[in-house]
Amino acid sequence: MAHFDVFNGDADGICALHQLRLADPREATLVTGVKRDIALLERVDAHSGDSVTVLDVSIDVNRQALVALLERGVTVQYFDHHGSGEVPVHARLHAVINTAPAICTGIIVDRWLGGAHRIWTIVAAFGDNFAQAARKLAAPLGLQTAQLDLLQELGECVNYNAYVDNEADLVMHPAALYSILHRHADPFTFIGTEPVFQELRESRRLDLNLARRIQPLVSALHGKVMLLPDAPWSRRVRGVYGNLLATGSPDQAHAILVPDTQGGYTVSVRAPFSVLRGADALCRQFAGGGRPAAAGINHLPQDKLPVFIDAFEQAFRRP
Ligand SMILES: [Mn+2]
Repeated sequence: MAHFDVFNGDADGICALHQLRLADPREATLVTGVKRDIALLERVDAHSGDSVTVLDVSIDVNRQALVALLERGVTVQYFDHHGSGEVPVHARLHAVINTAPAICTGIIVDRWLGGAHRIWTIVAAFGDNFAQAARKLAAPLGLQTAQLDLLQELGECVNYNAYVDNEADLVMHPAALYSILHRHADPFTFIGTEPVFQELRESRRLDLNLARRIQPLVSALHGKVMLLPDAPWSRRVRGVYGNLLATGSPDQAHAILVPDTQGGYTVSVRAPFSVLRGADALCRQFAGGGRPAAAGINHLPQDKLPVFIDAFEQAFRRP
């Protein structure tokens, strides 16, 4: 009987699976991709009697493939924090879905495992930019400040790796990164011994330096719209840069645009930290989606840019 581990390629997806497989080791075919590759279940070639674990990609996007797998006789275990719509009811589906605003998939799995690999939950939460939740989870572990800072950097670096549009811009494929990371129950041995961590850290540092030189396209009281140039570094850095801006100006919303291959833009939106809502509703107006705190648009046509800027202002203007 074959098993498939299907997970988002960002820090939350990778660390959620890592925790689960430390506690419950299994041979598995890995199915993952860049952060925006979320329609992952349709790639799973599972048959009756096989099993699938899915982490950190929404049921809504994968509904058809999920129902098809269940009907084919496949058993599915599902952990996620994205808006799911209705969760299918099926004897072979075990789903743990929690869409509360400061819950990531790593935290859902942590609760499932009774905190068995808490230190990786902290990395997952930092990766999803839930620094407060991460610090709270870390409190009982008695870590030094420098160690906590390293865990934050690890989460941010793993997350940074996944934000590209296509696999050609990746520092390392998330499946390969997971496989290296999974050799380490202790994140500090990963940090200290695996060259990929230094590579990610350095690449992220250089990309952030480039991003910081770009002036905002729109800068208003309620938020900023940034347009990054058409370059691999822009595509790699936009997610972590968005998180950084959101953390630095907690009362402002942020949108980061990067030109796409179709003459339009991909867009990442971060709601103000102080309200943590509105990002998904804004993005849905442009065929995008996500969570209330963080959402995105895969393709915003160029001529829709002024409409988007208006909608951004409407969405986040203070009464
Ligand atoms: Mn997540």
